[in-house]
Amino acid sequence: MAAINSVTDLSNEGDVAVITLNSPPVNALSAGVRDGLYEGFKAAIADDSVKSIVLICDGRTFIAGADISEFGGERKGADLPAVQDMMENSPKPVVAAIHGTALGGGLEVALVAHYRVAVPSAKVGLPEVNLGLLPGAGGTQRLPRIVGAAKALDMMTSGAHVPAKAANAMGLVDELVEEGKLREGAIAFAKKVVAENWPLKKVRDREVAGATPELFADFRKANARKFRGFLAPEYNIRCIEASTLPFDEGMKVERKLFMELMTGPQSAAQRYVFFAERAANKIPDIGDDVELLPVKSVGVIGAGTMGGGISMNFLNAGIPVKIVEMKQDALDRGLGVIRKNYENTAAKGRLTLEAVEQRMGLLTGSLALEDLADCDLIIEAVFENMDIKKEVFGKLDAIAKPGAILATNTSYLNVDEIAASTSRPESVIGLHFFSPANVMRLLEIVRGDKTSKPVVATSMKLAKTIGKVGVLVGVCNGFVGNRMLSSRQIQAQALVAEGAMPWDVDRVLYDFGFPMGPFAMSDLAGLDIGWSKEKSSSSTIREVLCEMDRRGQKTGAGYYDYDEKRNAKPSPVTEQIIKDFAANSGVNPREISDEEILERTILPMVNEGAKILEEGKALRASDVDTVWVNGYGWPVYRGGPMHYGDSLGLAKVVERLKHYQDKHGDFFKPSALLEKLAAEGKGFKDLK
Ligand code: TC6
Repeated sequence: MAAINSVTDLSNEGDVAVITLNSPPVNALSAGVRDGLYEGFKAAIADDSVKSIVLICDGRTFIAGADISEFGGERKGADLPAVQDMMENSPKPVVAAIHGTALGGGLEVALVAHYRVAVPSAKVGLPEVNLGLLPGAGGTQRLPRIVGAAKALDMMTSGAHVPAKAANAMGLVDELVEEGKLREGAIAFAKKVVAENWPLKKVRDREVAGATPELFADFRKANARKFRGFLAPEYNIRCIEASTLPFDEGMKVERKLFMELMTGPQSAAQRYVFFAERAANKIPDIGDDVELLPVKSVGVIGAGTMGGGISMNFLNAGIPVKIVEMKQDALDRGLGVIRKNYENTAAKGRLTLEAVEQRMGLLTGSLALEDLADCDLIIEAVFENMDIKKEVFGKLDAIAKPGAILATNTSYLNVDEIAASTSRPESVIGLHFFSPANVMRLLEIVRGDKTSKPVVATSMKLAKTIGKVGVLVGVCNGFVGNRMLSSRQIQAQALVAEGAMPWDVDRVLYDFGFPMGPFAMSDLAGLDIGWSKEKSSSSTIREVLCEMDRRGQKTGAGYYDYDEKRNAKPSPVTEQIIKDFAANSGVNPREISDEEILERTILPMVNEGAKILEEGKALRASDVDTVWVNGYGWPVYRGGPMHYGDSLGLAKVVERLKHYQDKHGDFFKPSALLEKLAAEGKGFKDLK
């Protein structure tokens, strides 16, 4: 075996040259990998004893894509198109041997091979769309030539990782080889290609099937809502439209649109989010040496919406769950809802009936807290009230086995105070799931003063096991997410008190990219959360709405009026209530511009995020952004509130906050950290 460079080897197995990449963690197409490929193929093509060439990777995966960390940096190493030209024009058949994932630029390299083989566990895909990009190395032109326009649209706008078997059925993979025997299988395949004189198939020479104008029009229409605000899906679609042109013409379209995306703010934000989510896993004082606790069984207290959703996460991951409720009917209802959720998923074809039964088989219900004695992890999801939580934890302390993790799902209460009601605060942690808990990706992991390192490390690992993005946060009112949400809510209400209508505030935030505005959200959740008739004092618009039985979508009216299909309409009733409130409090309602609505709802969040960082309640600004993107519908193409602050420039943020501080008081006072960064001409990105 000859080393081509530090990440590439070339060896001859008889007359088959095998180029092996070994560039951990994911064999991304870094400058070194591109150089290795270039030199490796050049040498193999020049070697007269070689009749065919296999490209294979060591480690956990085939090439997982371009090296995203190189984007925007100085260009070094061989050009990818030059590597691809050499492979595609090789006079000797080239076979790509795929395991793990062939993604993005990785699949685009495989697509210039003349043949592709894969093990059954492999996956292939073009996930660039999720980074705000399109496959800029010929993928947009080659993929449709193999799988047809319709499937290319699905794959490229979803970024889905397609399993090898399905890829084989689509013609993307020519042959499946036995698991664990990729190298031998690929070499045998290459020999067969030579022995049987198979043609040097170039994908670029093929025709695209099914690229009709109706296909594109229908696809755009069907996905308009999903793609709203994003540039990349539309640009991917345009490239597939261009794949009906001669290959080189299509490539020009791809290049132009790729460069536009690559240099634009959306992709910068989406790439930032990719690394932010991974950075969140790294906890400075917790290394690999911290012992992980076993979590083989989970207990959940409370079978309501939250408890049920939380349980489903573990069932989905194959971990048995025991749910405890106080009353039989509540327990039956809770278990019934879980079954129904699974059956609904099965009815949509996304789960087999067998899998439904298998998951339900892992679930048991109980009316006795004592039944949780053998659980490794117990999550409390009862009513949000400190006294109740303390009582539950006091009891758990007496019941749970030593070493069990005791978690609270509180969304804002003091985890240290809850922990103090036990004799083992080191075992107590907050696991704040977001509703619906089986769907939302965010998990705020709340580290108490005394929470032990193994408990923190195990919780972070567990988040990954159940498919969540775990973010470590400190104890403070509302933690990171709800604390910042609260500053937005305060301003949303203040704007309405000054003359904006709820639908104006909602529209501005919807247009910014949130799935819905705060008032539509309240109507969905129910205006009567935390409200009771007896204690109602008619002192807020919300209370008056509840008193009129306008409690949100469920009663057909709240801030908005709803028709029977739950379509929202601005409500003259709400408008009148707001006007009456203004008149009674002596406020002269004024026209409020969209710009003011946006600044007054968003900039206080940036400011609150800065305070959170100042107080050390989040480890890094990108953690705050990860919370908002994954838990609160912050548009991913705007990167999160802190990234957004940076993109505006913190000097501007401070200037606008001061402007509102002059008019509306110290709520808008910029935090010391914000002032400092702005004065130094820095951003949150510069914090270390
Ligand atoms: C593209 O190809 C564009 C082409 C245009 C033409 C030029 N680059 O996710 P994990 C790192 S766009 C650099 O935890 P998993 C990651 O940061 C690209 N680094 O592992 C992490 O580092 P850390 C298209 C990368 O097993 C480590 O690898 N490709 C890249 O859960 C492990 O990652 C994609 O979008 C990269 N491309 O999942 C694929 N990928 O340990 C993106 C990963 O220092 N990648 N890293 O924190 C993935 O989807 C997943 O990483 C995975 C592995 C499925 C490959």
